[in-house]
Amino acid sequence: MPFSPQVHIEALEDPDANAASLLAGLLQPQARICPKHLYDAQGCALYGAICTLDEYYPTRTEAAIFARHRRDIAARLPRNCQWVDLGCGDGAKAFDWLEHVAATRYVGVDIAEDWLRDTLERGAKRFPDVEFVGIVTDFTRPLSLSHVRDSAHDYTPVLFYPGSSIGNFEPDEALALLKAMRQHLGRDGRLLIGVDAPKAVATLEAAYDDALGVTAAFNRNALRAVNRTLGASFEPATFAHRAVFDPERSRIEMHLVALHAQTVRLGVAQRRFEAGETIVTEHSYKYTPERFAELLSQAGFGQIDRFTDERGWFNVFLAAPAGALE
Ligand code: AVI
Repeated sequence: MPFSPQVHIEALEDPDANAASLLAGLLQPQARICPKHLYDAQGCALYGAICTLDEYYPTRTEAAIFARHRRDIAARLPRNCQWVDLGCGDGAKAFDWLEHVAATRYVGVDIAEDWLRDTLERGAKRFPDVEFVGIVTDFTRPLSLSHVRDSAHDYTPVLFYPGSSIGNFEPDEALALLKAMRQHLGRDGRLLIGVDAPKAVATLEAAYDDALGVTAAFNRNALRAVNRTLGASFEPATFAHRAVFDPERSRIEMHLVALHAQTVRLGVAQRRFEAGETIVTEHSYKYTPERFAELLSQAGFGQIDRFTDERGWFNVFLAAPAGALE
C-alpha cells in the first residue's frame, strides 16, 4: 500500500508584502522585477520549453553529467536517505535518482502547491516504497525546512538543487542559502548541486536570447504577472527582451526594454518609462569551479567532489559538511 503524500505549508510570503516589494522594485531608478514573478503557470510552461531549446545548453549538459556519473555519485551518498528536491517542479530530474539511491523518503520543495501535489501523487505511484512529502515554501525567504530535520525518523538528507538555480541569487544571497542548506545537513547529509560555468559570450547570450523567441516570451510574461499582482497596465508587446553577459560580474542580465516612452499604472502608483529605459528581471551568475568551491567552503562545506562535461560548460558538485569526511 503506497504512503499517501503529505503536504506542509512552511513559509509563504504574504500577498500584501509581495505586492509592496514588487511595487518598490518597479519604482527604483533602475526598475526591477524579482525573478520569482517569471514563474507563474505560464512562465513555468515557457521555462519548460526553454529547457528543450538547442541554444539552452545547461539542462542537457547537466543531464549528461548526471547520466554519466550517476553510479559513482550514488555510491558516495548516504543510504536510506531522504531526497530533498529543492524547487522540484515536476520531479523528473529527482525521480531519475530515486531508482539509484535507496531513498526512504522524497521531500519535494516548491512554491507552487498544485504542481507539488501532482508531483507527489505521480512519485508515490511510481515508487510505492518511498514516503512522499511536500513542503510549500518561498525560496526567496530564508530557507526553513523543519520537516526535514524534525521528522520522527530523521533520515539523513541529500539536498538536491539542480539546474543552476543557485545562479539566480546574488552572490551574497547564494552564500546565505548555501549556509542555510548546510544547517539542514547535520553531519552525514550531502548537497548535490548543479552550477553553470562562464564560457564564450556568444554561447551564453544565445542561450538567453534564442532564435524562436521563447526566452523573450518568458521574460515579457513577467509583465502579465505584474499586471495581475499589482493591477498594473503594462503592455508586454511594448517591451523588448534583452539578454547580455556582464563578464566583470560573470552574469547574464535579462532586461525588458521600453520600445517607446510610456506611463504605466502600477495599482495605486504610476511610473514613466522613457524609450530605451529598462526593467531588470533576472540575473544568472556563472561560476568558475574554483569560485563556486570557494563559496561552498565559506558556507561550511569540506569535501567537495566535482563532475563536469568534456567542455567544462557545467559543473555538478557533491559537497559534504566540513569535518564529515576529513
Ligand atoms: C531557472 N534558472 C536556472 C534559469 C537560468 O538559466 O538562469 C532561468 C532562465 N532564464 C532564462 N532562461 C532560463
